[in-house]
Amino acid sequence: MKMIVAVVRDEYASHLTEALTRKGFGATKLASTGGFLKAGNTTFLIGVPAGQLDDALATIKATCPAKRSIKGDLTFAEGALKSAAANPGQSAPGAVDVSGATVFVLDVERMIKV
Ligand code: 2BA
Repeated sequence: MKMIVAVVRDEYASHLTEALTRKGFGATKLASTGGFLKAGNTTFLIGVPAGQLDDALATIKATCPAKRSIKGDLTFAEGALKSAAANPGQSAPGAVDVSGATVFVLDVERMIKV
């Protein structure tokens, strides 16, 4: 069994919930906040049989496309953004590329329901 921990942009959370439910996956949603942008996101805990991991990951990929995020007040992250601006090909100041989902996959020793 595997545990998927997926930090998802808030705007995709309900679509992902629907897609997972349609496919019979169980999920728990937690309200979370990104450490850098300090904006709300949603963290999904999805326990899946190992054989269904790829299907669950494909579902996340299909429903959570990456996007550029423009944020007015990035002064708290000024240093990091200046360094990005100094490197061609990276984001301009005031904008960062935010993944649709940041996904971690963990091994689960046991799942028990009582
Ligand atoms: P945030 O921490 O708010 O980060 C939003 C976006 O800001 C990141 O997008 C990245 O493009 C940029 N960013 C983050 N830290 C940065 C830094 N120190 N310098 C320059 N730019 C930085 P993503 O990487 O797609 O991350 C989206 C969200 O996923 C994050 O929101 C955070 O909530 C979560 N996340 C990302 N990496 C993580 C990790 N290693 N562990 C736990 N959560 C993570």
